[in-house]
Amino acid sequence: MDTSPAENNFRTYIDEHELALSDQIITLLWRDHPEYDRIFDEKGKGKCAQDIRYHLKYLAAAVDAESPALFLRYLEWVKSLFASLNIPRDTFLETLKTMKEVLGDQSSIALNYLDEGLKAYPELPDRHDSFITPENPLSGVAGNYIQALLKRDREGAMKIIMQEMEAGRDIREMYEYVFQVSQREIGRLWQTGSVSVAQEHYCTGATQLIMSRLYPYVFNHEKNGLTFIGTSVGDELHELGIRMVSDFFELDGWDTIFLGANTPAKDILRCIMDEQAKVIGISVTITYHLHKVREIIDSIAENPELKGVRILVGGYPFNEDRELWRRIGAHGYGTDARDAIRTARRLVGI
Ligand code: B12
Repeated sequence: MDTSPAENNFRTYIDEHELALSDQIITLLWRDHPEYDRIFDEKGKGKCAQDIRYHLKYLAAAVDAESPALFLRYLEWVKSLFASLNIPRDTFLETLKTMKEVLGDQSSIALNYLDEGLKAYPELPDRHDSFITPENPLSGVAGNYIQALLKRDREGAMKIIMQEMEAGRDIREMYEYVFQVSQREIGRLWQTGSVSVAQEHYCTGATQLIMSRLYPYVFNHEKNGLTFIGTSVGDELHELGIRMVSDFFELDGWDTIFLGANTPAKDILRCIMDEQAKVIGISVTITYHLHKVREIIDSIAENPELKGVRILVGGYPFNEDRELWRRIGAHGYGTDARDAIRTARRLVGI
């Protein structure tokens, strides 16, 4: 991304001052709204300060990525989350206005994004439909699978999947129409306050376990002689998406090296060199980790030994802003695992 030094400094400025800024915003909010003392106790006030630090990080990341869309999608996400927590809507709008006041002339672009956000906010949806849609060819299986997991019946969930596999179901369909959809649905249910963090962790752990049991269906394909490395960036804990992408590559005949979550940039580079990888797939879910994707891309571009490596990116923010992959300097992007294979094949000319 070709960010101007001033806007680049804005992200660094937020990183360095987020605590002081959130304190200042809280002080002004409580000065102008003494009634907040009746709405929030001390713990609630602390949570407000923490939320403000998230708002600042997402704003800085959107500015850094030159993407007003990313900030709007974040506001939409906050709107539905706060609605489910019964946090009065006006407090968030007041917070955004106070952020503007405190940020002053640090970044004119950030102020524009806040203005756009304030304008768009009333019309942003605060409810999202289920991810299990009637068009999903395995909607029944996905529904039963989620029900089993939410009842903490991992064995039952496993049986549902094994029955499908034994009946000859393509493993890719299982990934796309059952695992991916159910993970996203669990996320939606968490966001709307219908399931707890513990339930989400249980479902994710169970799905990872069940995916491992399906590995005999993944690792028995003819090889094409090419190597793919799949990784999430440093600090990123979401790894199921890139694991799915890596498995699709394996199924397509590639040798795959799945590095998982939270991989330091220097180790990713070392691995590309050691393994002579043709394509590296970098995944990011949390928008304020995007600059780490750019750091890896820049380090690859600066290294003459890695000239022929093709860089593929994907994950939540790339699906929210479909042109972002170009600005970040990647060679390609995939909306999902199936699309990742299509793009990679095109990039290496097979
Ligand atoms: C499981 C989960 C977690 C787990 C992750 C565990 C793990 N081992 O992966 C844990 C508990 C760690 C977690 C933590 C957090 N999470 Co979380 N999480 C989820 C959840 C429920 C499912 C993720 C998942 O497995 N998706 C299924 C996969 C298959 O889909 P996918 O990731 O999109 O991947 C596909 C495509 O995007 C694409 N793709 C992905 N990567 C790549 C890479 C390449 C190269 C290509 C080509 C394509 C590609 O292909 C994939 C396969 O088709 C999502 C809900 C959701 N909508 O996804 C929330 C979600 C992503 N999490 C969210 C949040 C907020 C968080 C936390 C900040 C919460 C907190 N306050 O602590 C932390 C952040 C932690 C961190 N530092 O990373 C929000 C993000 C919202 C936002 N606006 O940014 C979501 C959307 C939940 C929600 N509905 O609110 N989370």
